[in-house]
Order: sequence, then C-alpha cells, then structure tokens
Amino acid sequence: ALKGNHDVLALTCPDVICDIHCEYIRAGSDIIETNTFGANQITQEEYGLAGDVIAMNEAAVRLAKKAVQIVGRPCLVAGSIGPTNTSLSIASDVDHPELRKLGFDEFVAAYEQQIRTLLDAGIDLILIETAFDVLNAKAALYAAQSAFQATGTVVPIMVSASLADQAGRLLCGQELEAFVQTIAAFHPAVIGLNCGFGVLDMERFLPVLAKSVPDDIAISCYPNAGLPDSAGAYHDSPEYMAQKLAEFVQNGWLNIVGGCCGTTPEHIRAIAGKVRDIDHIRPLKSAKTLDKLDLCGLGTIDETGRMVIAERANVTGSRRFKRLIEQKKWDEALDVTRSQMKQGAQLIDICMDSVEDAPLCMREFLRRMNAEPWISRYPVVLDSSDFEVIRVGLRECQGRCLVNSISLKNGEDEFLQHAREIHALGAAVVIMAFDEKGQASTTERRVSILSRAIRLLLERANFRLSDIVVDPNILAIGTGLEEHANQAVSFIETCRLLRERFPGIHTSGGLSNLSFSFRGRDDVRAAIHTAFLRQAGSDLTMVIANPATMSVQSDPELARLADNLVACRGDDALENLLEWMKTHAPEGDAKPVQNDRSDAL
Ligand code: THG
Repeated sequence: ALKGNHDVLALTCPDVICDIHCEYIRAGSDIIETNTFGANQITQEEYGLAGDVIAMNEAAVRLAKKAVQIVGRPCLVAGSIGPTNTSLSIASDVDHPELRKLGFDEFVAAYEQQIRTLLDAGIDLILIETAFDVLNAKAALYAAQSAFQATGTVVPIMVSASLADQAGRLLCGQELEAFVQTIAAFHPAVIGLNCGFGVLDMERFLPVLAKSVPDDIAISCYPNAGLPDSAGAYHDSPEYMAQKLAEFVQNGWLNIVGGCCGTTPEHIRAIAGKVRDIDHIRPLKSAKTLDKLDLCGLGTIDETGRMVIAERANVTGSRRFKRLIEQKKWDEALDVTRSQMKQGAQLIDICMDSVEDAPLCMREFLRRMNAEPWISRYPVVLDSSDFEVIRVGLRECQGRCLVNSISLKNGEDEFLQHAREIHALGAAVVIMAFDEKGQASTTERRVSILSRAIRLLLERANFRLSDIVVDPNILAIGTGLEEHANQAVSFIETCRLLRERFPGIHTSGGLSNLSFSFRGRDDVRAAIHTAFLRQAGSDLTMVIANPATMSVQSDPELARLADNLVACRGDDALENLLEWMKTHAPEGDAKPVQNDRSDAL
C-alpha cells in the first residue's frame, strides 16, 4: 500500500516530477522544493520503504536540478523537510502523558540522514516546513547542524510553521510568537508560515511575525489555495491569492511569498506577476549584538521588569517536592509549579538532582508538565549540576529554555563543549562564578571568572550576549563569620560591574541562599530578601526565588535592620537583628527547620 506516499514518485515517475518542476519554474518561481516532504525514515517506515530514503532524496534533488537546467532560468532548489507523521510533544496515549512513540534522538537521526543526502545531492537551501510541533522542528534544526559538520556544506535554512487554529497556535499548542522566539535562537535565514487555512486567515498572523521575527531573519508566507472542500478541491483563485499576497508584501511584512497545497502553476504565475515589481519589501538589517533573551514556553513572557524564576520545583531545595517526586505523586508536584506561577513567577526552575535516576525524573516531569497547557506556557529553567540531566531536559522542552548552569569548575574544554551543545539546541545559559580553583566569593574573583566565561562563550561558542545570564553566587549572610558579612554587597557590586562591562547582560541568583542562617524565621528571611532586591535594583535582572517571600511589607524596624544587614552597614547589624528576633517571636506556628544548610544548596 503506497497510496499517499508521494515521495516515492521521484523513483517511480521521475519524468512527471521533473515536468511539474519545469511548469513552476516557467510560471516564475525563484525557489522550487524537492519532492522529499516525507522522504525520511520515520514516515517511510509506515510504507515499508525506510530502506529507500536515500535513493528518494537523491533522485528528488536530481530531478529538481534537472528542471532548473531544462528551463534555463535561475531558480534555487530547496530541500523539503516535512514534520513526519509523529509528534514529539504530544503523547500518543492521553492516559500516559510520559510516553512517546519516538524520542528526540530518533528524530535527529532520521533528519540527519535526510539532510546529509540532500546536501550531498546539491540543494541550495533547507526548508523545514509545515511545522506543527516545535520539538520536531528543533530536532530538524539540530540535525541540520550535524549534517553541515559531517558534509562540510552549509546552506541557509528556512523554517515554516503551519497554524492549527484561529488563535494562531501550532498543533502542539505553542503560540506563534513563542514559536518565533524558539526558532530564532537557531539563527535560520527565514521564518514563516505555510499550508493552513489559506491566504485570508494568514492576514492577522503576519503582523505577529513582522513584530517578532528579528531584523536579520527574512519572513516567508506560502499558504494553501484556501481550505480544501470535502472533495479535496481548493478554491482560492490565482488572482485572489496574488492580490492578497501583494498587499502583504506592500505592508512590509514579507520577503518571500509562494503557494502550498492547491496552488497550481497559474497561481504562481499570478503571484510572481503581482509581487515582482513591488519595491516595498521588508527591510533586513544585520543583527544587533544584544537582542532580547526571549525565553518562552508555549507562550511568551514579559521581560521588561526583573524576571522571577520559581524555586520550589527543586528536590534539593524542597523536602516536600522531593517526597512528591520520590513517591511519583506527579499531579501534586505539578501543583507546586502551578501555585508558584500563580504567585507571580514567570519562569519555572526544575531540579531533580538528589533523587534516584534524575535524568528519568526530569524527563517524566517535563512530559507531564507538557500535558498541562497552563503550566507549559511558561519557560523552563533546567537546574542541574549533572549535564546528562540538562541533555535530557533540552530534548523535552518546546520553548526556548534556560540551562542552569555551567561553569569553569572543570576547565575550559568541558565548559565549551557543554556550551556548544546548549547553543545547538537553542537554549540560553546561566554561568556560575566557579573556576578550576572553586567558588568565587570575592568581587574580584567573581568579576574575573565571569568575564572570562562570557568571553569564551562569545568568542568560541558562537553565543550572543543575550544568550548569557551570569550568576555571581548569592551566599548566606548573617552567619556570624566575618568573611560572610559583605557577601550581598559583593554580589550586587559584581552584577553592576559586569553590566557596565557587558551592557545589557542578564544577572541572576538564588535569593533564598542569602537567608539560610535564618531558617525557621520566614518573617526575617522575607525582610532580608526584600531589602536585598531593593538594593540590587536594576543590576539584578532575574532572580530565583519563592515569589511568596519577596517584596513583603515587614515591620518597619525589621525592615531597617534587615536593610543594614544586607548592606553590611555598621559592625553590629547582625547583633541588632538577632536582638530584635528575640523580642519578636515568629508569627504563626513557624518552627525552626531541622535540615542542615548543605541540603538546600
Ligand atoms: N543559583 C543558581 N541556581 C540555583 C541557586 C543559585 N539553584 C538552586 C538554588 N540556588 C536556588 N533554589 C533554592 C530553592 C529552595 C531554597 C533555596 C534555594 C530554600 N529551601 C528551603 C530552606 O532551605 O529553607 C527548604 C525548605 C523545605 O524543605 O521546604 O530555601 O544560587 N543559578
């Protein structure tokens, strides 16, 4: 049963395919696509033709190039990469959100084989199209980079999404703007829309693209000729499509237009005729050095103020969360993240480091989270000191996530290798102030280690400043040890110096670390956190915290004493605060927490 397997036609009816290419080139196409939309292991497995994938791709490129030669006018050949028939983000069985038919690495292998073959056969660009699941597209983008390395050939990449609903979401649930942010991190040449409901329905989504696609990336749009009727016929006329697309170009929204399902050579002739002479094409500018961080999940977040990363989904920082994960109480564990977001956090830090089989727990949790659209609209912060856990996490997150963290503690080689892997998967990274000698606790060492790490990322791992978040280590104050007294001051000073040296760079830290010596006194901890955040001001652009313990209205005397302690003002700041604590019992029935400090770090 080969019905529906159009990709096999390059092998079985080569002349038909070549003639079709010729017709479109004569009609005015500047780019034609190879007949390889489903010519990959995953799709062809269904037809029992996985063994013919290489031959299909080779033949398809040959036919497209032959057609260009026959017609004799310049035309680029784009290697078509479809999404396959399988989704990486959506569970095949709703009762088992943690199961997938196939995993990310299997997609990468299938795509890498297809893309290598297309590159060797001589395509001019790669077209990852009809993306309905951003994770499938990520796998294709990751595979493309491996294929570039393996073949030594690099070509521009176009990525085109297909929207599934009138709200402008992909089938996997991701909003268009979040899709753009996720994909833009891979620096393709073009981002756009194709297929879908036809040109009319694309009209309101193109301004979203025009607003969110970075200035150095082109925008494309090649819709279907309307929505097919029950007999599978498409009804948008060539003139109508051409007229609408010309309007879109005139609006400055687009750089590349064309047609998808149901568009005949007549459509392409009409479109080419209408748009060829419009000079109001969307301008492309070279990239700015600092773009936005653009972390996202299924949705985008507001990055204008200080961003709050929720800390409680952390098995080393929360006994309760650890118990929930160990007992596989997934719904209750998900509730932890949900309530943190309700309290005002914009990002979710997830750490599984102290449970058995942390990589598996990370994957299971992320897959279950993914089935909760309300939670998964927020960006994920993958918190682990085990890079294997990070690797797993990066393969499950739909949006652009933040890796927390890497450092120079095991030297430059490992640092760069991990950084490159993170970058190749489109994520941003937190770098901690550790080096080969250990943790930095002076301003001088904090600044020097982090500056060195930033330069390595910029110069040797292809990062932009906007892909990097620095964390100079928030350490506990109020311990009674003199060398800890100015830790908050030193942290804040480091942030300021680094933001002077690298304008616009993001800074972050774990707020609760600061007040470890005051465990059991949530009122005092909250006052210390509030004072710290006020003193850090705009030098601290992100913070890992329990949103419930920030910006609280404390007793004015407590607020003043906490402010002195954080600012390391006077020799008796700690003494005065301890004195106040003796005379002001904790509110409610707060009990001292028994676990020791190392447990939460
Ligand atoms: N920088 C970066 N990442 C980090 C940290 C950092 N990740 C981990 C940690 N530090 C930030 N997260 C937490 C989470 C919880 C607590 C502190 C930091 C915490 N936990 C309760 C306590 O110790 O009182 C635990 C109580 C309980 O068991 O419920 O305070 O600095 N980049």
